[in-house]
Amino acid sequence: MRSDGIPASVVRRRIAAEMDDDVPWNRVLNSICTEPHPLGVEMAAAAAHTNLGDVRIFRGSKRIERKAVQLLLSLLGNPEGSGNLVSGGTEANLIAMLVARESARARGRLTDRPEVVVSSTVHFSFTKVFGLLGLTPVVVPVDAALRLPADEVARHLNEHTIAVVATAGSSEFGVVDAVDAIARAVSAHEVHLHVDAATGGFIIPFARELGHDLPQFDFSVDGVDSITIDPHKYGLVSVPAGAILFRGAEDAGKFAFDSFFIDTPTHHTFLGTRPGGAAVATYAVLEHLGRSGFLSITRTNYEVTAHLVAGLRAAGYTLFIEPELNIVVVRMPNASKISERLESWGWIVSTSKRFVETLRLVVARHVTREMVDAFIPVLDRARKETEAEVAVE
Ligand code: 0PR
Repeated sequence: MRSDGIPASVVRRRIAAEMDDDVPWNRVLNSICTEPHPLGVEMAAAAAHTNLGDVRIFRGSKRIERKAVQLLLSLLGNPEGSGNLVSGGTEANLIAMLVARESARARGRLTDRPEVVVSSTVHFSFTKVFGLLGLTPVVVPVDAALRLPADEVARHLNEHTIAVVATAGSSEFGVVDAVDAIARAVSAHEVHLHVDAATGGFIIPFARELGHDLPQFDFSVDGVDSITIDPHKYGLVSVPAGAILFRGAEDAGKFAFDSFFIDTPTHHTFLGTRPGGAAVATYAVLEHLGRSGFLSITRTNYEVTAHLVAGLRAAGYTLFIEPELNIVVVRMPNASKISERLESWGWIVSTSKRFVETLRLVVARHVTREMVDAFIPVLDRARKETEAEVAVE
């Protein structure tokens, strides 16, 4: 740190100069997070001084958090449930697994080697969580439709199993697991069923209402115990805004730590000091847009996805799978090299090599038809130049 400070105008200029180098949204095709809604940004800034780790001071902000959680519980069909806003999908999944472990302990079923059944495409945040909590993943390969097969889940349940994780919108392929079939497979066992809807939670309810054929994934499915849903992804809220929701009114309380010396009530999230800005932004955006706002945004989002798919097909590309959500996965030899070339030209895409080489394009809320029309010729050029380069090598 300098001995003397520097003027605010200089600091602003320096920061602006660095941030100018961040890729503009109209060149971003790999990110599930998006340009946040301006009302959320405004409210997050207004609450930048708040800390939900101390609810004696920020009691009004805390009430807003409860309201935001209530809106999310209602969206997912369980107004009687419980939950908390957290920093994102990773923390939500961590808390879900902690609660699953505590539930197993309370039932006298926690063994010395607790296991969690997951699909081979489960989000990598679970790898972090399992490492931290000492849980053993039991990885079930996805079926031909890239879903976690319910019959295989049933085969892998045993006395060590404390939880099963289904995914409602895999971030890699945008596939929604058959949550009801998985719930039926798990129902005879005292096992926690968690649904990771970090990516799909703000798409599927509206897409279903618009007539898209997607499985039900929320608390309306009997046996779903908890759900991760992230306002900072398709919910249009600024980072960091995640949520962990539970079926039971008492469940969120199973992860509880006393913050005794500051005389604040028990903490139910992993973070202690945590941003009230995220909570007020979530509340503001959900209230402001309402169901009709999200329906209209989702309709546009699917139209843009269809436009991208049509454009890619017209240019001769083949999809790896038919998109269920707003993630388009294209078969693409030399995908990594093409992605690098695109990045050098300012376009950010991602790739997957799990099954075959593919380019993964995320139609987040900021992606427009104009952006798609600008992208496809650039992709073509990147592919042709890469093919020519590979042929010479
Ligand atoms: N579960 C699912 C299904 C997810 O898609 C993600 C993140 C998580 C959990 C973890 O959530 P947090 O990252 O909020 O802790 N999915 C995105 C992904 O892996 C994260 C992301 C977002 C990556 C924006 C890049 C980016 O630019 O694709």
